[in-house]
Amino acid sequence: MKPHLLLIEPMMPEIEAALDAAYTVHRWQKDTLPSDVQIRAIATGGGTGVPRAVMDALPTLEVIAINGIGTDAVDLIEAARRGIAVTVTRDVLTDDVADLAMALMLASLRDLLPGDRLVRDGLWGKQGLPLARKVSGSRLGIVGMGQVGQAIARRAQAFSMQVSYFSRRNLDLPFTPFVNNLVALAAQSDILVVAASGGPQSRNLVNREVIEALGPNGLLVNVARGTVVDEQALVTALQEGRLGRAALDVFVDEPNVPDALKTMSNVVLQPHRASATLETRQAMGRLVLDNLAAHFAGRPLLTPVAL
Ligand code: 8YV
Repeated sequence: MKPHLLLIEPMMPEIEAALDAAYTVHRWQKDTLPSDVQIRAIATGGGTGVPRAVMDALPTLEVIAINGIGTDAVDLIEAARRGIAVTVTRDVLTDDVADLAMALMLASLRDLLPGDRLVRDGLWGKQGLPLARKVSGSRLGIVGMGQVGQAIARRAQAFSMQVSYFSRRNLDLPFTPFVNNLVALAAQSDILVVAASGGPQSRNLVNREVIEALGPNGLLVNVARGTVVDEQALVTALQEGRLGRAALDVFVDEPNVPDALKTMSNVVLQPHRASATLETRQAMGRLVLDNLAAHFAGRPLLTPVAL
């Protein structure tokens, strides 16, 4: 008898095929849950997580395998209380998220999208573009210095950027000063990139004061979670010219993006796809499968969340 698994967020076809081979997979339809089956496992995405009502409705749940690194959309305290194991896809997506952070910095400051549009519209030679801004040598502030933050710092150093960071604690990193105050970090940065985990501890960490300290020439990049930034304060600061630019992969209420952001030419938008490369999604999917297999074979989990 194959264990019953609830798939909350779709995965790559080859990974879903492997899930189908090993489990009886129930694909989640919003507001409905399979009845009369004992769901023992959930596979879900980092941004989507597990709605609390879903967890509550599944008394036989044993394991939640997150196809991502973020745990903010899963109630870890309740999972621990019920002895439900939770796994993430640690390590394998770090490079991609850091790559997208660099891509967003470059796309925004070098005005890649307006340049592309001008060429496609047949306006090259007919219409000019304002000069872009220099990326190399700029001052980069990183908010959250976990694996992703550190991978961004390594890339930024190759761009001769002066990197500083704000984090829960000073990590004593070589050539990378820790700044104990986020407003001060923003004030001394040309670019502020958000790489901190989501959750109540970081909600609206990048608030109006931080955004204003970054200022009219500053760029805010977010590849972490929308909740880390006060989105309304961000929109208002951009509208009023108190912040120069924003490049965002994540939003508070995905997939809903504030309409105001869609009309601004100083904003670059992406649909939460920092880990969405073929190679990385294969590696993430494989880790989800391997964690689930380990659980059902009674072996140690590969990448458990410490509860
Ligand atoms: C994924 C993420 O897009 O790692 C995370 O927490 O949010 C992203 O890597 C997501 O997990 C897939 O839904």
